[in-house]
Amino acid sequence: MNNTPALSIVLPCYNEAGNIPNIYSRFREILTGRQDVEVILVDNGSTDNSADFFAQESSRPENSFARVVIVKKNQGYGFGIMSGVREARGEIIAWTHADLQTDPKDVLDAFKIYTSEKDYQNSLMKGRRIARNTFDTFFTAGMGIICTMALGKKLHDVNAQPKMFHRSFLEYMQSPPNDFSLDLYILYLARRRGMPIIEHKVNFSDRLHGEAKGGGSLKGKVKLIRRTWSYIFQLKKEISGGLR
Ligand SMILES: Nc1nc2c(ncn2[C@@H]2O[C@H](COP(=O)(O)OP(=O)(O)O)[C@@H](O)[C@H]2O)c(=O)[nH]1
Ligand SMILES: [Mg+2]
Repeated sequence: MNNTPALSIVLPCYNEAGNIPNIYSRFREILTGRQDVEVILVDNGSTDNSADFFAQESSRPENSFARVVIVKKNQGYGFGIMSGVREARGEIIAWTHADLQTDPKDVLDAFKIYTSEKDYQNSLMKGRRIARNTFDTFFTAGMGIICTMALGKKLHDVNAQPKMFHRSFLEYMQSPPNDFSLDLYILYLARRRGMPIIEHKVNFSDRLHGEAKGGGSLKGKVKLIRRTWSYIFQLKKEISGGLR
């Protein structure tokens, strides 16, 4: 791709070897005939055999829509995403998860809706997971209420994918967290700036390969609550210290 792409999609991949062939094939399918999208796959310090899969897939000419950014040592989800974002050339930047629980097609659908908004440059787009089981729906609603009450800004389904914004938003992202709090951070920043947050409904299926390390398991949920809680306090401290 020689021209500036309209959209860059970043996928942080941490020990997702089993999903890598599916990531390429799904994107190949949905990007056929499109030249305006680049995909940036971040090998986020994986310790499984991801590197072999990336080498094999990226050598195929039909996979030229994607580039691989290598993070040698894992420093967290947010660090991985931002390593990919720094390499992105698109006018619009998006990220979504590598486990394909959210279909990459949803990123393209969200892009269409986002760019048809009148003032999309000053808006942020996010997924909103629908048709989930009662427990997960309840958990997500609870997390949304905690974040909203603690930060004083309306926040819901914080960890839904994809996330999408105009590259001018990067200027405001002065202190992105290295961990899973990155999603909360950008939503909070958008709210603080009074930017509209547009939601796109997405299905959320089970992982086909690999294990959930985020909020997908019960242990992960407990960790997510603790991490979010401590990050909220960190954010509050930064705000009183003059976060833009
Ligand atoms: N745990 C973890 N996940 C990461 C990291 N970097 C990227 N990821 C990706 O983050 C996504 C979400 O993780 P996952 O375990 O599926 O979370 P869950 O679906 O919320 O349980 C996956 O696509 C991971 O590959 C990292 O440093 N740690
Ligand atoms: Mg997942």
